Amino acid sequence: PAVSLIGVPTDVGAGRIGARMGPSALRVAGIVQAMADFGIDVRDCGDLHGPDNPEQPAVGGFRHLTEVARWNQLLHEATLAELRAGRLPLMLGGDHSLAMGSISAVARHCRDTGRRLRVLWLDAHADLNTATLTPSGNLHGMPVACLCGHGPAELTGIGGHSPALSPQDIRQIGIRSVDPGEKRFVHELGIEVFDMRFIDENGMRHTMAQALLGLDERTHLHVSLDVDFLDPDIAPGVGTTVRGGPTYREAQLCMEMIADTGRLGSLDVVELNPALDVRNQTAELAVDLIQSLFGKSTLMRTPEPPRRE
Ligand code: DIR
Ligand code: MN
Ligand code: MN
Ligand code: MN
Repeated sequence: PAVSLIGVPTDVGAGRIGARMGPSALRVAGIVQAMADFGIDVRDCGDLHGPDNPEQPAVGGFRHLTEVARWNQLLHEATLAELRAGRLPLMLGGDHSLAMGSISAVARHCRDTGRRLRVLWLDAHADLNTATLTPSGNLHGMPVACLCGHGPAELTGIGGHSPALSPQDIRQIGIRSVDPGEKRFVHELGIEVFDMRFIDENGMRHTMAQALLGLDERTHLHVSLDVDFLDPDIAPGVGTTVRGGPTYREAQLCMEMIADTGRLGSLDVVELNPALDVRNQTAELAVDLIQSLFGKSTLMRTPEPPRRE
């Protein structure tokens, strides 16, 4: 597919600043060339321009609600435009609150074109907080709740259809940090969660086979990759590391199994914080994994049958 990179240089939804530099770090790590190298038609649309981070405390349970809403309106329009042009939007984050804008656009496009949506949420966190459940007020901990219709109208109504998503459309993978109130809400909404305990007991192969069950040729697969999904030993450049995440091999297999479905339609790469990184290694790792997600493999996966002379 033709891929469009959309830079979303903001950290208004995060608890610490720095993710605004994520798009630059991914470009420095060579994301454009890495995709072009194996034949992908890739276009860098550049960065969106939204409000600065005012670094204010929470008001009514939310930090920077106005700014997060503005960034997401801009991203919703940008994502929708690429989808309507038949291109695959790849969001270079930026903090995870941007998934409200991207996924609401993907959901809208699926409704418009009669496709089914499946969202894979790769994250250490469930991102299902609300104004009353949140311990921080940071909106990057709330995109799943807002997309499911639980949140302020400025966020749940982006794209004019609330809820954008049904909990049944989502599979969460790699989860290992859920706040106390958020935990109850995960169960209440019935979201299918493959937490680290599940991955430990069943392996990444079985986990992904389960998470990808039921896809068909009408499915649009959206992957929302929070870089803190990865173990902090290999991915230190994020603001909210949680020990005990997927290893390099597990992460590669996860990406390769998604690629094998052939259904990838859009992607968020979020929460990369270059100020916390070590010589850009987390950005380079993200680029490496993105290559696998777009089908890079060691050998040809479907070799021609041997020919007789
Ligand atoms: C935490 C952190 N659950 C919060 N969330 C993060 O503030 O809501 N999500 N870091 O990626
Ligand atoms: Mn600019
Ligand atoms: Mn996270
Ligand atoms: Mn997240």
